[in-house]
Amino acid sequence: MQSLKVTLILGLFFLFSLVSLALFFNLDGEANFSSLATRSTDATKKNSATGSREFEKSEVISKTDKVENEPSALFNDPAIKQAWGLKKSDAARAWKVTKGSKDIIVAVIDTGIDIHHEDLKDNLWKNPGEIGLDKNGKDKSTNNIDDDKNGYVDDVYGWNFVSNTADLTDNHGHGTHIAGIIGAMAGNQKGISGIAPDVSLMIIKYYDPKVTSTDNLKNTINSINYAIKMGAQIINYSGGGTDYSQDEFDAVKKAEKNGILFVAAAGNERSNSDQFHYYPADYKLSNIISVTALDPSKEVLASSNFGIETVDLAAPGQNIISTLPGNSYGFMTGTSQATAFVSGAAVLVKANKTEFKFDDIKRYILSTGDPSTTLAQKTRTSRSLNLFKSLTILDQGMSANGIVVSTPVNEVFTTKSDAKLNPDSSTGSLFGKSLLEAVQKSNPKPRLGGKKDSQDIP
Ligand SMILES: [Ca+2]
Ligand SMILES: [Ca+2]
Ligand SMILES: [Ca+2]
Repeated sequence: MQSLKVTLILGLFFLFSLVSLALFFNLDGEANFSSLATRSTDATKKNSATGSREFEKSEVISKTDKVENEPSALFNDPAIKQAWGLKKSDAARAWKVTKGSKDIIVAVIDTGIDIHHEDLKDNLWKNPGEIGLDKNGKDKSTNNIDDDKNGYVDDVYGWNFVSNTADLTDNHGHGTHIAGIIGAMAGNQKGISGIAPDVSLMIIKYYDPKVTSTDNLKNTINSINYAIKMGAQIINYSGGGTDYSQDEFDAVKKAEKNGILFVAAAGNERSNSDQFHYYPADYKLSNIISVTALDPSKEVLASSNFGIETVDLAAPGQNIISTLPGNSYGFMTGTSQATAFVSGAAVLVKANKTEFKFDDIKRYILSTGDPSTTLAQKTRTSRSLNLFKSLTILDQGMSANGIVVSTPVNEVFTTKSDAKLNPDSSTGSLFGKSLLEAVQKSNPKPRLGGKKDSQDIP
């Protein structure tokens, strides 16, 4: 009886131990496995950040890995360290893939440029028909003859549609600033580096704060047509207005037909562009990328327009350092600056995949951005620009013949819904307003070549 009791107790104890042991191994083993899996995934991500789409993870990486991610480690340009936007958009790693190409022409339709700027002069496009010597041995660039018969006399670097001359003097600073963000020269121990330090910048002036009696909308349309005529592949347009213009729409559509990507500022009206349209950013055309601006914490600026149907992407736009007239540098804020980031990105993508058409470039830039829940309320893609991913994810998804073989980034967005275009309200747009608002008001104050800009709008 006693031995039966002992056997029973021992048996129960044995059974209990077995169950406990089994439970222990099972649960603990499972827990260990999952935590290991998590760690190895993290480790993999840290070692090869290429495939990671976890934006928070890549943020951490960019703060810890100086060699890989510090833009100033790659180039000796002293002010790069102040260019937070380059760091946040992963420029340093992108530059290891490509720095752009002089074969790619970006038309910067803006307030002109300082053509002599130390950090820009070698990256300016030159009209091949207006350089060299004419049959009389005179310099075509200054012979007062329209040598290439394009309708513009001595248009070497572009054209000024305000004064209808070849004089591109930037009386504001905005155009020089935008040009620098896209394509300032890198590695010259001066200033900054553009997103695409190898590029050709075609300069077209549509706005001048000193000239009030000019039609900025008409100048814009003429500028777009010039960019098309002279072979730009990308147009950067950082202006805009709230009035629809059929002529402007037609010009951007013509650019679309010619395979030109049109990168446009979402505007600084503090408004929802889905309700209050802003043009040309909101035209329903496949070649337009509409860009809004981010602060360093990757939040959309309060001043920036937004819209889950009309605004495509967000990019750095607050306190952006870039070139200003007179070999100077300074900070500006606005969707204009963010737009320039995306134009620079387009150059890099195009340089990396020369066979790409504008729609390929657009698709890759939009789909490879860093996702964010806050951007879901503000943009169509819920994403912010990531230069590196737009180049590397692209590589991974391509077969040898250039066909997209995987579809991680295709068709993830709905098309812009029927934007309430109003062709009847095509009165003169307030072009230039947003551009002036784009000037940073508070610290750090931009230096506009020593000039006080009385037209700043709060
Ligand atoms: Ca000419
Ligand atoms: Ca000439
Ligand atoms: Ca430089």
